[in-house]
Amino acid sequence: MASENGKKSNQSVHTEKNGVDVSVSNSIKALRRLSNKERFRSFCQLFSREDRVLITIVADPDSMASAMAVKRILSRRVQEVVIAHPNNIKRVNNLAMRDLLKIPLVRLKNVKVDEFTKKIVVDSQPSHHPDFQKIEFDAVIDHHPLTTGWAANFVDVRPEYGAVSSMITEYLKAGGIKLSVALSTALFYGIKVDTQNFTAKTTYADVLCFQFLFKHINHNLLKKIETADIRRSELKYFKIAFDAMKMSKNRIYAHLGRVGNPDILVVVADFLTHVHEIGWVIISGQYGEKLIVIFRSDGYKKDAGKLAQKVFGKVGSAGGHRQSARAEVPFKNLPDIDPKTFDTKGLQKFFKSVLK
Ligand SMILES: [Mn+2]
Repeated sequence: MASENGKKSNQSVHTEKNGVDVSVSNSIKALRRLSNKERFRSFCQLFSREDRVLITIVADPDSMASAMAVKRILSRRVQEVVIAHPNNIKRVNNLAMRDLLKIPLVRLKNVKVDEFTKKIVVDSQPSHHPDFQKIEFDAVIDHHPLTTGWAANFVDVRPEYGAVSSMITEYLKAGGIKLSVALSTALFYGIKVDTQNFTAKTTYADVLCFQFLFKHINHNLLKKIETADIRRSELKYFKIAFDAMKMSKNRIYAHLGRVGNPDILVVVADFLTHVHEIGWVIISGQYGEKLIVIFRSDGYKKDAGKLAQKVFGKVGSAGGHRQSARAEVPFKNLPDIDPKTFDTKGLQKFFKSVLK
């Protein structure tokens, strides 16, 4: 991904070999040459007092934190800043983050885009979401691989960064902007989530920002956001799991029936991995017209991803890593199974021939 950045552009045509708009490519290159302070200034120069600014995001921790920070940067420079997202926020941790850190979000369908004089997208590019494709953006700040088919005045795309939260932290530092506890905690969490606690793509800049933010965060708030992954209405699934659960050898199986959100299957599966002497946890549920199966293993001489593939690879999508995997199978691909009567015994049957 990062390799694109070093390429020389052919300025005689409007698009480069990789299809990237030359103006976008030049804009990125120009910004890369700037110091953090200069980049901050050039961003602020896009705006005037009368502006009403719309920040659009596909809401997740990194994008929410980044949008909150951009709002902070612009709050005293323009008339109004609104953060809007097209997606329904389903993850409970993300709802907890929004509520506990008081991030003011509105649904994109409820705003009149034309009433805004400037539009910004952070942690995404205009091509990433159908609702963004209709918007003409003034600024794009992102860390995903550069895509084509759009242009903007200000383009700061740095795919080597683990999180946009880090990029925006640099803006805040460069601008000498004081960070509130809520904003610091949001950015800190954004970096943590997007770098998967620094086990995924990370640069030294992410580490520096993380260290900088650490001094300003509220650890209790962070802990609550990280632990809050269950809705009150979902507690019933634990009772269902305990009632439905079957153990054989070092394995736990449970089919939870119909679930309102497949994330609860993950929460239940993760909880059961805490049981001593349990090497495999296999939890399933029905979501829509699909059977969802969550696999957890201790990874010792076991490979959850391979098992998921072996059992469900031919009838649905299945895969993952040694310790965690997931399968999604349309019930129509399982003609012998009636979703209404499917239970933990039925789930166990799938594994009979494979796990001995
Ligand atoms: Mn991100």
